[in-house]
Formats: sequence, structure tokens, C-alpha cells
Amino acid sequence: MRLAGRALSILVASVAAGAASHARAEETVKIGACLSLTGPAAVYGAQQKAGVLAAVDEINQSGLLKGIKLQAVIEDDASTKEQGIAVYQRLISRDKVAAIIGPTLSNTATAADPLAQAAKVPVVAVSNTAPRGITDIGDHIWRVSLTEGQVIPGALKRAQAGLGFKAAGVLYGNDDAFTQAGYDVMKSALDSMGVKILATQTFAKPDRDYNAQLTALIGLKPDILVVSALVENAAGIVAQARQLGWRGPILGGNGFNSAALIKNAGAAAEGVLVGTSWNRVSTDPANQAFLKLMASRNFEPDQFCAQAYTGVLVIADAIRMAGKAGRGDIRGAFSRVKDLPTPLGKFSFLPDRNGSHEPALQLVKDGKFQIAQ
Ligand code: 1QQ
Repeated sequence: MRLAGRALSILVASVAAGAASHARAEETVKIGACLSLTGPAAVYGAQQKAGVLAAVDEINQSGLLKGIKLQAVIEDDASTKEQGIAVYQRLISRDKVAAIIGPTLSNTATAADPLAQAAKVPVVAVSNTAPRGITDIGDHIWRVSLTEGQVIPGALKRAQAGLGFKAAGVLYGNDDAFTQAGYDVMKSALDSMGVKILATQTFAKPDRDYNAQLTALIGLKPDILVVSALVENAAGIVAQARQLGWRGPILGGNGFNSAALIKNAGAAAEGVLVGTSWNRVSTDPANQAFLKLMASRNFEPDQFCAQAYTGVLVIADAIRMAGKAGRGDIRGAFSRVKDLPTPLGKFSFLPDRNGSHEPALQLVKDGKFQIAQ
């Protein structure tokens, strides 16, 4: 009996193995994600991690890539250039990833992306918004996130149509690639709109007291404060401006696009305006499906989650079109990604490897980001 039972189980096993050999062997393809999970950009990184994992699970379950299964390799760049470089080295040489998503900050990307370019590993930036110094690193660096240049001028114009401001006070971080680039965009947009910049003040990332700068700006009686800052600084700036009696509008750049701004600034955040790449209330089926997916995972997504999710979708679409997942295959298929349905809208790359879709303007109202209609 025991022998017969054993023989039977061997027979069953060999039949199963025979059946499996007819199917295509499943290949696992590693997608690296270099995200800020600690340090000042950690609130963005947590959202990005959730978006990457949701997209990888969804694609694997859908069978879209036939015999290919995606595996996310997520590493923490600690919001610094140094860690970003170390993470890229590991992803490229140790993990041999087929593509990299990230890094979270433009500042880190300027240091890490050249390694991927040199190793011919395709990168999809999902949150870098500095207009220059990212995709122009080389032909392996692509970007899903709209730049400040694609979002801020439109946001300022829409805000001005509603508020009619004529004079601005400007405040920006002068020690970060993104906050500096955001400032450049804000200045040229205000100049071209004929809005007078009464004064410009700066701060650095470690600063927590902005009273001197804000007092100087508010004293000049601008109609609006325009601020380029990462979220940790942004919340403090907004709160301190209100404490100093500022009742007017504040318009922020991409760094403001986090619920952490509202959580940390509290009621002071009411009325803050932010340009965004993600229209959270879009009724587009791809956005509704994304919202449903994240709700099923008990996760409240923000723009960074939607962008990271989209980054994985873009890589999967390239693999689907190429029918294989080598670094060169993925890189070669990016230019064929056209009108891909995503939570950000129908997504295509521009010839300069930057993304293209509709931005929106949002306003903090009743403790939440609301799309300004
Ligand atoms: C950048 C950004 C940050 C505000 C978000 C990650 O846009 O560094 O480019």
C-alpha cells in the first residue's frame, strides 16, 4: 500500500511536470524603485511605495505580460544624493533590475540618474519636477511626472483669473534642485503675466523659523505669496504666515502636494492653492479603477501614489509591446507608449522623454485638497 501510494504520487507529480513544460516558463523581471522612505521626503516615498506595489500586484494578477511576472525591489534613498547613488549601484549591479523607478527627489536624481544612463538602465522618474537636469541627463532617463514648467504657469493663470492678484511676494528653498527650479518657473511665469514681484526671500531645508522672511514679504503688502518648498518646510511656512496675520492666498509648487501639508499646518492650510498632476476627482474610468484599487488596499492615495502607479503601468506597457523585458527592450518601447489609460489621464511621452497629460489646480478647503473647477 505504501509503495503503491508512493508510486501514485510520483505519477501525479510527473504528469503535473509534463503539463507545466507545455506552458511558457514564468520569467520574473525585477523593477527597482529608489524611494525616499526616510528623511525629509519620506511622506512622498510612502505614497510612492504603495503605488508601485499596487500596480505590480495588479499587473501580475491580470496576466497582461503573459509569461512575465514583475517583482518590485524597493530601496530607501533616505532623501539624499549619497544614498541615492548607493541604491542605484545596488539595483543596477546586484539586483540587475530591468528598469528603475525614482528617485523621489529631483535633487537625488541629478546625482543618481547618470549611473543608470552610463549602465544603459532605463529610468522612469515619477516625481521629479525640475524642468532641467533630469531627462536631459540622457536617452535612458524618462519621466511620468509633469515638470513645474508644465504645471505652475497654468496654475498661476487660473488662480489669477479667480483672484486678480497684481503683486506677489516670493519665498523659496535655495539648497535643493527642485525648490530652486520651481522658483525659476514661478518667477518667469509671474513676469510674463505682468505680476510684480515685490521681493524674494530664501530659506534652507534645515530651517524651521521663517518669521524674518515672511515679515519682510508681508510688510510689502503683496496680493499673494508664492512658495517653492518641500512639504516639511511648506507646512511651517504656511502656519507661520497665518500666525503673522497673513490672510491672503498662498500658492505652492509640487512640494505642497501632500496631505502632510494639511495635517501639519492644520487650519492655516485653508485656502492654499497647489498645481497638481493628478485630478483626484476625475471620472475617467482609469482613475476610478485606481481609486477603487487603493480603497481595497485600505490606502488613501495622493498625487505621488498615482504617479508611481502610472510609472509601473508605463514600464508594463513597454514590456507588453516589446514582448520581452531586457533593459534595451523596455527603453526601446517607451516611445511607443501612446494614450495609455492611467489615473493621470491618457499618457504619452513627448519627444524629449518628458510626460504629457492635463494638469489641474487644487485648493485646500474644509481640511482637504479640492479640485478648483
Ligand atoms: C522634486 C519634487 C518633490 C517636491 C517631490 C518629490 O517635485 O524633487 O522634483
